[in-house]
Amino acid sequence: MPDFPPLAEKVDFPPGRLVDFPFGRRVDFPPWTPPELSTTLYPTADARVDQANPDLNFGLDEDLSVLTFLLEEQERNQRSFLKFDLTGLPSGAVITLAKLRCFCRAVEELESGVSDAEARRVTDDSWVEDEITWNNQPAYGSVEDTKVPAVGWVEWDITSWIQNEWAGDKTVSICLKCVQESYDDLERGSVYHSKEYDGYDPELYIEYTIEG
Ligand SMILES: [Ca+2]
Repeated sequence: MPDFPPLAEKVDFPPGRLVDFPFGRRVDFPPWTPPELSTTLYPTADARVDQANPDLNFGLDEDLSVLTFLLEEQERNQRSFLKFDLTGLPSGAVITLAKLRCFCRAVEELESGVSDAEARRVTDDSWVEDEITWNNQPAYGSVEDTKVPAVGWVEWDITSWIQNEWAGDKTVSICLKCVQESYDDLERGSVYHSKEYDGYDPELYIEYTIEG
């Protein structure tokens, strides 16, 4: 065994700097970037509300609906609410991307600018899956993203809302609704699988880094 010299003091490599090694080589270390991590969360609650049945709860139904409908001057719109719990994310997580993903199983009578599905912020998290109705639904806030629905996975970029709630109460509520409700006498919009359906659960996909 050769006789190694004792280890020098621990050296902290400054990012992006040239480092002089005692044995004469110079190595250019790239700036350190934290690894990108990701996780997928599933809703703790999801439910549609139906203006035609304003006191009925559909929280345990297999559909989430986003519909605009005005029949014989009766408003029959449908909206859907989802709730996610962020407390399982590691502390120090810095969220860089968040997408709500719902599997659309059907579309009907789509009309651009009307039946597009918008994801809106909901500040009030007190709604309960098997109690929420059209008449007791929480108020919705600003639009995060709007998508033209099509059968298959539909994704809404809700990064800023998730960052906001991660810094806040760590519970996220979202409302999906048509851009224009009570539009005309055709039922227009899109229908998604809820978490009660077997498979295709709604997802909240999050990418994050850990602050060093
Ligand atoms: Ca549900």
